Amino acid sequence: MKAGIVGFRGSGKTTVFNALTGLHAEVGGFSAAEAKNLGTIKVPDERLAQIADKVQPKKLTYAEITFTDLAAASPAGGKGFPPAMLNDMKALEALVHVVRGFDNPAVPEPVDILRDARNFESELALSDLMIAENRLARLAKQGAKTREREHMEAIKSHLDQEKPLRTMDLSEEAWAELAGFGFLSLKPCLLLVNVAEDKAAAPLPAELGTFAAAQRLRVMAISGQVEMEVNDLETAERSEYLKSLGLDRPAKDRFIREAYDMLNLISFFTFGPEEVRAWTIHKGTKAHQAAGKIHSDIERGFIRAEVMDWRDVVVLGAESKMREAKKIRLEGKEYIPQDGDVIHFRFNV
Ligand SMILES: Nc1nc2c(ncn2[C@@H]2O[C@H](COP(=O)(O)OP(=O)(O)OP(=O)(O)O)[C@@H](O)[C@H]2O)c(=O)[nH]1
Ligand SMILES: [Mg+2]
Repeated sequence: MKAGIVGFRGSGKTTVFNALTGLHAEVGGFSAAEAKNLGTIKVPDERLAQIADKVQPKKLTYAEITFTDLAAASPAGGKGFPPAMLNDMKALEALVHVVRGFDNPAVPEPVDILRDARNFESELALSDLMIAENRLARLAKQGAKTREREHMEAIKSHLDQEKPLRTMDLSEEAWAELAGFGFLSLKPCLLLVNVAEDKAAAPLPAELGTFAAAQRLRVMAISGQVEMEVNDLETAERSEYLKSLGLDRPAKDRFIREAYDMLNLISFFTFGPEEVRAWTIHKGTKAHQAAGKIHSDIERGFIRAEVMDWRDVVVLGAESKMREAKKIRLEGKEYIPQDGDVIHFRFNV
């Protein structure tokens, strides 16, 4: 489960990466082509915090996501992305496109959020178009009359209309068959507009919203610089600083939740006196597979899932109290856990 921080040179990717991970990777001075930062971050979760408050476990474990800060793409209006960057992006499950919304003396072009967002989207689509065309040429040579060829034709004509594959209707099954091509404009993508400190609380331009909706992009504004600095402040100084910029809290937590959702991930919780913990699964995962996240033995010997509402756990605490109050529901292996379910797996090996 990897999300990548991508974007044009000097847009503040590494600054955003530092803000998210609390690491101190070097910023400024354009990154070398092979430079890559990798960091894991905890996914904040108010529900989990409340359960832990009630249960007072020895250990509290949050869900995590891994972010990669990729090397820079050529500046806005450049001539295609370097092949290494395209390859790196193919390996990602979701893209966070950092768009520059502040004046960077090292970048000659003036700030233009919509231009950069458009140019980046065009590059993704162009790379996909080349893949589709090459593949079609090969299939034509072989005289193939396959379903893959039909799909590729459809993909090509969609891209020819300058639309990203995100907006194309094809069955999930078909996309799964085509997964090996690593289409970039198909990946879920969040436009993260990196704004100047004094614009941190200002609304984004309306045209950007229209563009994002048409391209099926999520949008969010953040001031990478502010968020990075906030990390290094004492708690007491934090709110003062944020208030002086017109913000009530860091955008970081909201961003992480957004990214988690974009990766199509949900959490279920387990609890006890030893540990309160969040586990990450893809939406739609069945109960016995979810159990396998904890231990393969639990998946193998799965008997049933005892499912609880986290709000009840926050009130009642101990599992015995939950049982007394009849707040435990029994589910079988085909059950699809929902975000925020508290689960106790019964198993036998
Ligand atoms: N004023 C302001 N400056 C920022 C902000 N974010 C980043 N910068 C500055 O912009 C410059 C580039 O930031 P980086 O985070 O290195 O940008 P990058 O996208 O990783 O750069 P490359 O990897 O070289 O493409 C640095 O001098 C940062 O201090 C911001 O939100 N506000
Ligand atoms: Mg960088």
